[in-house]
Amino acid sequence: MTEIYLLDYGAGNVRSVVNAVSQLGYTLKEVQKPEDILKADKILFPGVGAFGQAMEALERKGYTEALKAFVKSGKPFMGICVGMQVLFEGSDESPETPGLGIIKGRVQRFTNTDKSVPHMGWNRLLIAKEQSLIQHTAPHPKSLAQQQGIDHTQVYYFVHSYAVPYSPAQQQWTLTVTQYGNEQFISSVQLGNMFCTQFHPEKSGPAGLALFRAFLERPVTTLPLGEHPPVGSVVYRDIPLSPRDYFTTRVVACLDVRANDRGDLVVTKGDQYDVRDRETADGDVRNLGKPVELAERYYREGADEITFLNITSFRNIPMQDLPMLKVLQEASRTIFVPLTVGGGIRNITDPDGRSYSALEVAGEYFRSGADKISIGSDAVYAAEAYWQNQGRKLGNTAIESIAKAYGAQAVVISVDPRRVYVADPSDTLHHVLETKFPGPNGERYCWYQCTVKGGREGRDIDVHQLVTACEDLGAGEILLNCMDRDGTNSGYDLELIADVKRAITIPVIASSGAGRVEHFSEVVRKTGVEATLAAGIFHRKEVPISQVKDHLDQSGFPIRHMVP
Ligand code: 1PR
Repeated sequence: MTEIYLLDYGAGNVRSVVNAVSQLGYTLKEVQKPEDILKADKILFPGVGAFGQAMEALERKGYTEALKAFVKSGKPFMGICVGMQVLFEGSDESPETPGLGIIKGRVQRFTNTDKSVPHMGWNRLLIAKEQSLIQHTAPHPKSLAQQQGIDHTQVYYFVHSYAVPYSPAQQQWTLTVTQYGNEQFISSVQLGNMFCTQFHPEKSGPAGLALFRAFLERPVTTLPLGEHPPVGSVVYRDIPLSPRDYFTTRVVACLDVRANDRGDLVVTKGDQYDVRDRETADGDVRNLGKPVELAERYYREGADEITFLNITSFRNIPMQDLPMLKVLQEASRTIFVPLTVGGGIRNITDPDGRSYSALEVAGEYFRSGADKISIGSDAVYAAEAYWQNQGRKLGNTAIESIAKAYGAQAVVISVDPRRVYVADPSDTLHHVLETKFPGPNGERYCWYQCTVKGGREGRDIDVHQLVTACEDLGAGEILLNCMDRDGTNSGYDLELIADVKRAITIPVIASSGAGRVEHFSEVVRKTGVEATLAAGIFHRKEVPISQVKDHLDQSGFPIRHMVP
């Protein structure tokens, strides 16, 4: 019986990896002590979080030497993300901490002058090495990449700010290269039985599951790393920098979740945040389906990401009863694209007086299967405190603590702004835009006021202040709603979105107002957002996700096609 071990140092969501493997009919044992590493037949190492924390955790648990020995022994090893980065000599993310040093080279930060950082989304793999023809014995041998389950016509999910730049010095190790903006980096390494990916197969849908299948089904053989392939057995390809990358526009399905008056947890949808059905006598919360069922449907239909928002999170619920924990646990069993959860990510106190920090609440969600958490109200309070502190970091906000522990890419800020018209920019101290859509009294200017508690309370802070503060505090992405457009089907608020996009360099998800496929291409073309989100049109089956993607494709924007 092959013993396949999972190496987890407790830094984030490894549940998806475990779920992916169990969907394929395999079980993983967990490494508990260094000896487990040495006796394993295969090791799966899904690194999460920051480079330094990963290395420190390996050191603390006494795993470093055993891990090096295992990889060098040439038994099947699969590392993911930071699980690949630690094989290199070091990382600019944690300059003081050396890596395992098995592969020469250093992990470096992407530049954000031509693109958003983190690199968050789906991208292609360009094959950098092949078996040479002289080594082929079978009539149709699989390429090296195919042996690992890679399909170069597919795209895979990446989420990282640091990567190893591709250079011929690492040619021997580099299986695939990926281009993001004008940078090329190593997206997978392979030598003998060692195979690691910078992307996340467990979040790459059916295409990603194929990589696990290849790893799990591989016979247990040893191919020590020192024994290089014979000269001429491998050919290396030149990968010229292309004028454009194949980074796709993400299409995100959003599920607003709450209990209806009977206490059932339902997916609901508001009109400008009002989720009660005014046309029925009881005026109950609109019920558009069950959270996990609907999310599964969107996964099958090709959603690149799924976001769950607990929209009544301001109520006091005991930590262990948080309704979204169970939703995440179930959804992550069958859905293999990134899952975000929002609503109630803040310090909470249980009715019995026990307190949990926002970091602990987030940790509970990550362990339940979330890849990212989204912070709404608490981000507004943090930004207010940041500006009161003269635009300096505070060190104690939820954004900072969660980004430090789980990485910036795990922290999304959900913004709920509404338009406030002014006749003249001097009427307010806030960041003002000139608008093409004048206000009720002909006002030609407006600013966007941030709200908390699901739009119930307006605050004296504008969106510009909010997003710049949150970016500095360490957030990795902005989910930009708009209360005026929510549920209207009238298209995204392009003025708001373009203004936010110009202000920051982290990715932006455009949200609120999508009604037709043209709205999606319009917002990408006119604002350059990395992702588009919709809720109502998907829930009501007015526009299928596949139609949105076909339209984006025809409009010249790369998208992820579903594996047939
Ligand atoms: O403040 O950190 O507890 O988070 C609460 C979260 O719940 C926030 O992300 C907030 O946006 C969300 N929320 C609270 N109340 C509502 C509501 O609708 N009454 N939903 C709400 C926000 C907006 C989007 C929606 C898009 C697209 N819903 O999530 O999905 O507008 O809709 P459309 O395509 O149908 O136009 P915290």
